Amino acid sequence: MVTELTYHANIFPGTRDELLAKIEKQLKPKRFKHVQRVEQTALRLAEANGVDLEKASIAGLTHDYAKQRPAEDFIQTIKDYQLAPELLNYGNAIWHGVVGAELIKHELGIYDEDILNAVRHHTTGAAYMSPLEQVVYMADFIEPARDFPGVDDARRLTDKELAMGVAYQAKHTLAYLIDNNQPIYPKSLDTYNAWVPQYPNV
Ligand code: DGI
Ligand code: FE
Ligand code: FE
Repeated sequence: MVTELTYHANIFPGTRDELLAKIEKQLKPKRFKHVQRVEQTALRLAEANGVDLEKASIAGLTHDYAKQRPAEDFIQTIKDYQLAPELLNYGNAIWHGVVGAELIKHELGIYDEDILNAVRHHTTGAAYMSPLEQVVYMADFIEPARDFPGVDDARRLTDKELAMGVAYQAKHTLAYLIDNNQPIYPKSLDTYNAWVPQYPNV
Protein backbone atom coordinates (compact mmCIF):
# COMPACT_ATOMS: atom_id res chain seq x y z
CA MET A 1 0.00 0.00 0.00
CA VAL A 2 1.30 3.45 -0.92
CA THR A 3 1.14 5.90 2.00
CA GLU A 4 4.38 7.85 1.58
CA LEU A 5 3.35 10.31 -1.10
CA THR A 6 4.59 13.87 -0.75
CA TYR A 7 1.97 16.49 -1.51
CA HIS A 8 3.03 19.83 -2.95
CA ALA A 9 1.56 23.00 -1.41
CA ASN A 10 0.14 24.19 -4.73
CA ILE A 11 -1.91 20.97 -4.99
CA PHE A 12 -2.91 20.40 -1.34
CA PRO A 13 -1.78 22.67 1.48
CA GLY A 14 -0.82 19.93 3.95
CA THR A 15 0.33 16.33 4.27
CA ARG A 16 -1.51 13.19 3.21
CA ASP A 17 -2.12 12.42 6.91
CA GLU A 18 -3.67 15.86 7.38
CA LEU A 19 -5.91 15.33 4.35
CA LEU A 20 -6.93 11.88 5.67
CA ALA A 21 -7.87 13.42 9.03
CA LYS A 22 -10.08 16.03 7.35
CA ILE A 23 -11.81 13.41 5.22
CA GLU A 24 -12.31 11.06 8.18
CA LYS A 25 -14.29 13.82 9.95
CA GLN A 26 -16.74 13.95 7.02
CA LEU A 27 -17.40 10.25 6.54
CA LYS A 28 -18.70 7.19 8.36
CA PRO A 29 -16.05 4.44 8.79
CA LYS A 30 -17.36 2.33 5.89
CA ARG A 31 -17.21 5.23 3.45
CA PHE A 32 -13.81 6.31 4.79
CA LYS A 33 -12.45 2.82 4.04
CA HIS A 34 -13.98 2.97 0.54
CA VAL A 35 -12.19 6.20 -0.35
CA GLN A 36 -8.87 4.73 0.81
CA ARG A 37 -9.43 1.68 -1.42
CA VAL A 38 -10.31 4.00 -4.31
CA GLU A 39 -7.08 5.92 -3.66
CA GLN A 40 -4.97 2.75 -3.80
CA THR A 41 -6.76 1.53 -6.95
CA ALA A 42 -6.35 4.98 -8.53
CA LEU A 43 -2.62 4.90 -7.74
CA ARG A 44 -2.28 1.52 -9.44
CA LEU A 45 -4.18 2.71 -12.54
CA ALA A 46 -2.25 6.00 -12.53
CA GLU A 47 1.06 4.17 -12.48
CA ALA A 48 -0.05 1.96 -15.40
CA ASN A 49 -1.28 4.93 -17.44
CA GLY A 50 1.37 7.59 -16.80
CA VAL A 51 -0.89 9.73 -14.61
CA ASP A 52 0.41 11.93 -11.78
CA LEU A 53 0.39 9.89 -8.53
CA GLU A 54 -0.07 12.84 -6.20
CA LYS A 55 -3.20 13.96 -8.07
CA ALA A 56 -4.51 10.38 -8.25
CA SER A 57 -4.09 10.05 -4.48
CA ILE A 58 -5.81 13.36 -3.69
CA ALA A 59 -8.67 12.84 -6.17
CA GLY A 60 -9.17 9.24 -5.00
CA LEU A 61 -9.31 10.26 -1.35
CA THR A 62 -11.58 13.27 -1.89
CA HIS A 63 -13.98 11.92 -4.55
CA ASP A 64 -16.74 11.13 -1.99
CA TYR A 65 -15.80 13.93 0.46
CA ALA A 66 -19.35 15.36 0.29
CA LYS A 67 -21.25 12.05 0.13
CA GLN A 68 -22.68 12.38 3.64
CA ARG A 69 -23.59 16.06 3.63
CA PRO A 70 -27.24 17.03 4.07
CA ALA A 71 -29.28 18.17 1.06
CA GLU A 72 -29.40 21.76 2.44
CA ASP A 73 -25.60 22.07 2.08
CA PHE A 74 -25.79 21.15 -1.59
CA ILE A 75 -28.76 23.41 -2.31
CA GLN A 76 -27.00 26.33 -0.60
CA THR A 77 -23.78 25.62 -2.54
CA ILE A 78 -25.65 25.49 -5.87
CA LYS A 79 -27.03 28.95 -5.05
CA ASP A 80 -23.82 30.41 -3.57
CA TYR A 81 -21.68 29.47 -6.56
CA GLN A 82 -24.44 29.90 -9.15
CA LEU A 83 -24.16 26.35 -10.44
CA ALA A 84 -26.67 25.18 -13.09
CA PRO A 85 -30.18 25.48 -11.59
CA GLU A 86 -31.10 22.13 -13.26
CA LEU A 87 -28.95 20.50 -10.60
CA LEU A 88 -31.77 21.18 -8.15
CA ASN A 89 -33.80 18.49 -10.00
CA TYR A 90 -31.34 15.79 -8.91
CA GLY A 91 -30.19 14.49 -5.55
CA ASN A 92 -27.24 13.24 -3.54
CA ALA A 93 -26.14 10.74 -6.23
CA ILE A 94 -25.35 13.62 -8.60
CA TRP A 95 -24.65 16.39 -6.07
CA HIS A 96 -21.91 14.69 -4.06
CA GLY A 97 -19.53 14.86 -7.04
CA VAL A 98 -20.64 17.89 -9.08
CA VAL A 99 -21.45 20.11 -6.12
CA GLY A 100 -19.04 18.31 -3.77
CA ALA A 101 -16.14 19.60 -5.90
CA GLU A 102 -17.02 23.17 -4.86
CA LEU A 103 -16.98 22.15 -1.18
CA ILE A 104 -13.58 20.49 -1.66
CA LYS A 105 -12.24 23.63 -3.30
CA HIS A 106 -13.40 25.98 -0.58
CA GLU A 107 -13.05 23.75 2.50
CA LEU A 108 -9.84 21.89 1.64
CA GLY A 109 -8.10 24.52 -0.52
CA ILE A 110 -7.73 22.24 -3.56
CA TYR A 111 -7.85 24.37 -6.72
CA ASP A 112 -6.34 21.99 -9.27
CA GLU A 113 -8.98 21.78 -12.01
CA ASP A 114 -7.95 18.28 -13.11
CA ILE A 115 -8.51 16.98 -9.55
CA LEU A 116 -11.78 18.94 -9.24
CA ASN A 117 -13.01 17.58 -12.59
CA ALA A 118 -12.12 14.04 -11.51
CA VAL A 119 -14.41 14.56 -8.50
CA ARG A 120 -17.11 16.32 -10.56
CA HIS A 121 -17.25 13.52 -13.11
CA HIS A 122 -16.62 10.47 -10.93
CA THR A 123 -20.31 9.41 -10.87
CA THR A 124 -21.56 10.26 -14.37
CA GLY A 125 -18.40 10.40 -16.42
CA ALA A 126 -18.24 13.03 -19.18
CA ALA A 127 -17.81 13.12 -22.95
CA TYR A 128 -14.23 14.33 -22.45
CA MET A 129 -12.33 12.93 -19.49
CA SER A 130 -8.64 13.55 -18.89
CA PRO A 131 -6.50 10.50 -18.04
CA LEU A 132 -6.78 11.44 -14.32
CA GLU A 133 -10.58 11.67 -14.59
CA GLN A 134 -10.70 8.24 -16.27
CA VAL A 135 -8.50 6.78 -13.53
CA VAL A 136 -10.75 8.03 -10.73
CA TYR A 137 -13.97 7.09 -12.57
CA MET A 138 -12.66 3.52 -12.99
CA ALA A 139 -11.05 3.21 -9.55
CA ASP A 140 -14.41 3.98 -7.92
CA PHE A 141 -16.07 1.28 -10.06
CA ILE A 142 -13.54 -1.53 -9.62
CA GLU A 143 -12.04 -0.98 -6.12
CA PRO A 144 -11.50 -4.36 -4.41
CA ALA A 145 -14.72 -4.34 -2.34
CA ARG A 146 -16.98 -3.77 -5.37
CA ASP A 147 -19.03 -6.87 -6.00
CA PHE A 148 -21.63 -6.69 -8.75
CA PRO A 149 -22.24 -8.85 -11.81
CA GLY A 150 -19.69 -7.77 -14.37
CA VAL A 151 -17.11 -6.25 -12.03
CA ASP A 152 -14.50 -8.82 -13.07
CA ASP A 153 -15.05 -7.97 -16.74
CA ALA A 154 -14.70 -4.30 -15.81
CA ARG A 155 -11.40 -5.01 -13.99
CA ARG A 156 -10.03 -7.06 -16.89
CA LEU A 157 -10.96 -4.46 -19.53
CA THR A 158 -9.61 -1.58 -17.43
CA ASP A 159 -6.27 -3.36 -17.01
CA LYS A 160 -6.13 -4.00 -20.74
CA GLU A 161 -7.07 -0.46 -21.77
CA LEU A 162 -8.34 2.30 -19.46
CA ALA A 163 -10.71 3.73 -22.10
CA MET A 164 -12.36 0.34 -22.58
CA GLY A 165 -13.11 0.26 -18.87
CA VAL A 166 -14.67 3.72 -19.19
CA ALA A 167 -16.90 2.52 -22.05
CA TYR A 168 -17.90 -0.57 -20.05
CA GLN A 169 -18.89 1.48 -17.00
CA ALA A 170 -20.78 4.07 -19.08
CA LYS A 171 -22.84 1.34 -20.71
CA HIS A 172 -23.49 -0.67 -17.56
CA THR A 173 -24.40 2.28 -15.36
CA LEU A 174 -26.85 3.58 -17.95
CA ALA A 175 -28.43 0.13 -18.39
CA TYR A 176 -28.73 -0.20 -14.58
CA LEU A 177 -30.39 3.20 -14.22
CA ILE A 178 -32.86 2.46 -17.02
CA ASP A 179 -33.67 -0.95 -15.54
CA ASN A 180 -34.47 0.79 -12.26
CA ASN A 181 -36.51 3.64 -13.77
CA GLN A 182 -34.06 6.24 -12.45
CA PRO A 183 -33.74 9.75 -13.90
CA ILE A 184 -30.69 10.03 -16.19
CA TYR A 185 -28.46 13.05 -15.67
CA PRO A 186 -27.78 14.38 -19.20
CA LYS A 187 -24.02 14.07 -18.73
CA SER A 188 -24.45 10.30 -18.25
CA LEU A 189 -25.95 10.16 -21.77
CA ASP A 190 -23.11 12.31 -23.12
CA THR A 191 -20.67 9.83 -21.59
CA TYR A 192 -22.46 6.89 -23.20
CA ASN A 193 -22.51 8.59 -26.64
CA ALA A 194 -18.87 9.65 -26.50
CA TRP A 195 -17.40 6.36 -25.29
CA VAL A 196 -19.57 3.32 -26.03
CA PRO A 197 -19.93 3.38 -29.86
CA GLN A 198 -16.11 3.68 -30.02
CA TYR A 199 -15.78 0.35 -28.22
CA PRO A 200 -18.53 -1.86 -29.66
CA ASN A 201 -16.97 -4.95 -28.04
CA VAL A 202 -17.64 -3.93 -24.43
O1 DGI B 1 -20.49 7.33 -4.40
P1 DGI B 1 -20.30 5.87 -4.76
O2 DGI B 1 -21.39 5.02 -4.18
O3 DGI B 1 -18.94 5.35 -4.40
O4 DGI B 1 -20.42 5.71 -6.36
P2 DGI B 1 -20.90 6.75 -7.49
O5 DGI B 1 -20.62 8.13 -7.09
O6 DGI B 1 -20.30 6.29 -8.78
O7 DGI B 1 -22.46 6.46 -7.66
C1 DGI B 1 -23.45 6.90 -6.83
C2 DGI B 1 -24.79 6.50 -7.44
O8 DGI B 1 -25.11 7.36 -8.52
C3 DGI B 1 -24.88 5.09 -8.02
O9 DGI B 1 -25.91 4.39 -7.34
C4 DGI B 1 -25.30 5.27 -9.47
C5 DGI B 1 -25.89 6.64 -9.46
N1 DGI B 1 -25.88 7.36 -10.74
C6 DGI B 1 -24.90 7.40 -11.69
N2 DGI B 1 -25.29 8.12 -12.76
C7 DGI B 1 -26.55 8.56 -12.49
C8 DGI B 1 -26.93 8.09 -11.20
N3 DGI B 1 -28.15 8.32 -10.65
C9 DGI B 1 -29.03 9.03 -11.38
N4 DGI B 1 -30.25 9.26 -10.90
N5 DGI B 1 -28.74 9.51 -12.63
C10 DGI B 1 -27.53 9.32 -13.23
O10 DGI B 1 -27.32 9.76 -14.37
FE1 FE C 1 -19.38 8.78 -5.38
FE1 FE D 1 -17.02 6.34 -4.36
